[in-house]
Amino acid sequence: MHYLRDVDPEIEASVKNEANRARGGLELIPSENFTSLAVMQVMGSVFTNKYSEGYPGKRYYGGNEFVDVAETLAIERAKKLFNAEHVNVQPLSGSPANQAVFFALLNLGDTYMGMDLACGGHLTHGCPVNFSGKHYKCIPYGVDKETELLDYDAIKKQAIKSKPKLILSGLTAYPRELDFDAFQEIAEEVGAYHFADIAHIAGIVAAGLHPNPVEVCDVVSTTTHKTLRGPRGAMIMCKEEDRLRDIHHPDSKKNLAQLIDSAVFPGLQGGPHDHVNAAKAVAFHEALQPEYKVYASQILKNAKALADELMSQGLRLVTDGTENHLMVVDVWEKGITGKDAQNLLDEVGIFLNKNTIPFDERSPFNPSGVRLGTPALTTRGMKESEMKEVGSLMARALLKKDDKTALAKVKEGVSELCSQFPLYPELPDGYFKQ
Ligand code: DSN
Repeated sequence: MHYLRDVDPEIEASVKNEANRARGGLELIPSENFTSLAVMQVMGSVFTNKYSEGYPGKRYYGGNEFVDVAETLAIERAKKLFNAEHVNVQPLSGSPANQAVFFALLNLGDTYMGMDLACGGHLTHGCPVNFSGKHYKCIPYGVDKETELLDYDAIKKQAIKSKPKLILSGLTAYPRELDFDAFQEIAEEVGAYHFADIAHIAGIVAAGLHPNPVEVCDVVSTTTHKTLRGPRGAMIMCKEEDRLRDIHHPDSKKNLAQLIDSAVFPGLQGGPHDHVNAAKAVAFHEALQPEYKVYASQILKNAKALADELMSQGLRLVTDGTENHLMVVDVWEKGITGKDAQNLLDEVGIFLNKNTIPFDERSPFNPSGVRLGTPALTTRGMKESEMKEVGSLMARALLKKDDKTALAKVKEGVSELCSQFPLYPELPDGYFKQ
């Protein structure tokens, strides 16, 4: 069965090269992971051919009886995983999911609060170049300059002053647990919706290893492909009822779940990606198994071990450590820019991304830090002792960046470690080689 090779050898070669790149390096980008082959199989299935605008049981096209089965399973499994009242699995990815929440709850120009990008927020949390910063008025909150931690008293004072209609809690580069109860208390005090974006931490939330905002907040969005280890996509979870309808939507006949569903379709999206939604169902099934909890717990143990090793090698970590799956290293403190660090580490097979640090004086294109995390390497089976090795290899590369012999040795060490933990060992060698 060489369908791709026969039709398009150039693309086949690029797939093999990518598989080989991923197998041969240490993937530390904290938003990346390796799905199961079952998840990938469904993504390449006949579901990719179908149109099914609408929701299970209420579609605009015929022939959706099997799509309905898959989407309903995804919804029911997500509800169980997160103890959610209502779930919409159709958002195509994290950014469209967040756009749908804004579209459902806010009017253009409304004021809301989200975490500053440099302090660990996301583009869609109010960045001026994004729809969330251009079409709505974001009053960003940051972290304390000294501790680099969120200061909930300061956020509360800011909320009382700016009277936001929505408060967004969530992170892409904040290495600490979020206190969703504190955010909710503030939101309730100022009559704002509380919207949590758990794209990064969904897997550890699902495993019960991080407080679950779904039980607390009005709305929660998440991607499905990060710690959750599913296909590339997203979903929105929310309460059925709109607790602020009298204040913010007095003329609406819709409850919160209906506001969210109609914002996703027909508000913003057309046909859902049924092949991806079916793959989400598979990933949620996997995440409901006891082994997944072991995996999520190992992500956290690995992150702590890696952070400890990096600090013991003399590198400064933002907030001096981590409580979740990620960490941010201040490489500029050692005189290396984030971009140079990313490029240098790429060369030796250590993959991570440049990132701003709180109060960064450098530009986001070449910031002071790098961000890394452990979900992908944990999927490969690595544990604390390997994390110590990874931390030591990374620190050696950074601290001996001008020593070609040392860098060659690091590269050898990376290859050696990777060969002990082959990615997708079930796949034949031909999948990786031209
Ligand atoms: N690109 C994702 C991340 O790396 O955190 C967020 O969208």
